[in-house]
Amino acid sequence: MPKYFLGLDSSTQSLSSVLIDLDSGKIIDDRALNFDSALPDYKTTNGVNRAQDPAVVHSSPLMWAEALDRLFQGMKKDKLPLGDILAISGSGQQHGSVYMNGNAAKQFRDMDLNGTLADNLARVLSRPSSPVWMDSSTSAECEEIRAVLGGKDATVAATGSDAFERFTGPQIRKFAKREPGAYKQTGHIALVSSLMSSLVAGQISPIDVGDGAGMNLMDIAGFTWHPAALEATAPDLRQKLPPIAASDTVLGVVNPYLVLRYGLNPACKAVIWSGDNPCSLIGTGLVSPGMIAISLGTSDTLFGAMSACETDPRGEGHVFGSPAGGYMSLICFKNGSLAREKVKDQYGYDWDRFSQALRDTPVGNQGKLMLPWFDPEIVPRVPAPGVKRKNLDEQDGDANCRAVVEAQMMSMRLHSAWMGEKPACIYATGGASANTEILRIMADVHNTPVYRQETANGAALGAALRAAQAFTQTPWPDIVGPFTQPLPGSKVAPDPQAAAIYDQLINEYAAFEQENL
Ligand code: XUL
Repeated sequence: MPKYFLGLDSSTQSLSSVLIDLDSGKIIDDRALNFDSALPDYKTTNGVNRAQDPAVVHSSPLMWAEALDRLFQGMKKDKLPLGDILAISGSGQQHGSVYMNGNAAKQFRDMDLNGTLADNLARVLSRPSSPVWMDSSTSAECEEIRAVLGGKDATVAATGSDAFERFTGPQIRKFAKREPGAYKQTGHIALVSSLMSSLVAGQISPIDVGDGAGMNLMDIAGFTWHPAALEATAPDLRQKLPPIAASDTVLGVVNPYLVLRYGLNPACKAVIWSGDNPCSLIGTGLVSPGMIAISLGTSDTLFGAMSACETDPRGEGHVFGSPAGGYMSLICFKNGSLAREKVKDQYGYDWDRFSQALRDTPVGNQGKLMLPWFDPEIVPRVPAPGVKRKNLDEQDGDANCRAVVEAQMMSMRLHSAWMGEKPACIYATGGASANTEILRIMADVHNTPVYRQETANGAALGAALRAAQAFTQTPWPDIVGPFTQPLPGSKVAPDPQAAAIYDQLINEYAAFEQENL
């Protein structure tokens, strides 16, 4: 009997899936349905609909439901062994919210088998569209919630994050304020993850501790709804939210709808979904405290597993529940590849020439520093763009290349210190992780070995691994090990002399940053 597990990822731009075979440690199918091209009726651009106000960004929950039917149709057509799947779980873009009336529970349980998933969902929506994580229209609501909770520090301590525009609580508050009638009609509020989880399970799904932490509504220490945060957000909110549950909760067997239409095994288990960042943590193999990953993309993201519930006193980073137990951090630096590319282009370099500059310049750059705020920065909070240089001549292309990368790595070390874990190793992912010179600076600044990892669809893989773990109850390292090995020969070890130089320089960098905040 094969051990197949399916992971789905309802992300901003697509619904994708990864089917794994636990025995062979291999991915046997990997596919995606792009919303813009596969479901043009929803008129999305990159998966979202923008209002006239650029801060308002929504998507249709019906599109997500329809995508689920379409993805399963494709898998059935391609004759994947859907009847052999033992359990399914999923990952959802974080923070987005879906509003349904009081009939939702019944509708999920007794689906009209003649209609589609979208038809069934359409009957219970109390708000036609869902604000997603790109929506930044709730600054006033953030301020209001923060004030009631006793300020930024109290909000961070209570919920794991300061109030952020994209977080679900502020979004719910805005809806309750602007459309009180429709809010009153709302009997059930879901996250993207819990909506999809409900469709797969054929029942209202709880919200897991990973995604629940992205709402400014969950008590981060106790993994329960936070009464004061609910109170600060909107009236009668507790009654509209499902319970919170552990990330390895088996909800039951899958929706009979999926059995009938696509030939899933009636005994196939539905495992609760989680957020995409908690799922990526698992899909990258970060199941033990002290393991961190740095994803070098348009923005750079640092995330890692933590044993204790540490929160960021500056309120810039986030803490979520980790699906592997304990906690995870998520810190997003806006000026990632964006900044590296700006520097490269300013001197007319290509990437080879950029790497050459990193090789030709000394560790520590002789104290030449840059604050690479080409765009407004998230961590640390810098509202207006403005690149700053110290001892650094703007004409010196090579020194500027080193300065931008050293700045990024020192900033990551400084602004992740609150996690309280000295990383045992760092997994580097994302486009720029192919650049060994950048990884060398990463290893030296953090004084930690760096390994490169290729994670094409880390969130969906993480969801499949979560399904496998919940089903088999196998220890986490054994589940993730075969699927998340770093690329052979990719280890970059820190050089002790270089690490000592950065231990000094980081103080100067911190002071320079402080002067400019
Ligand atoms: C995390 C965040 C994004 C979304 C995108 O806080 O907003 O990473 O989860 O998928």
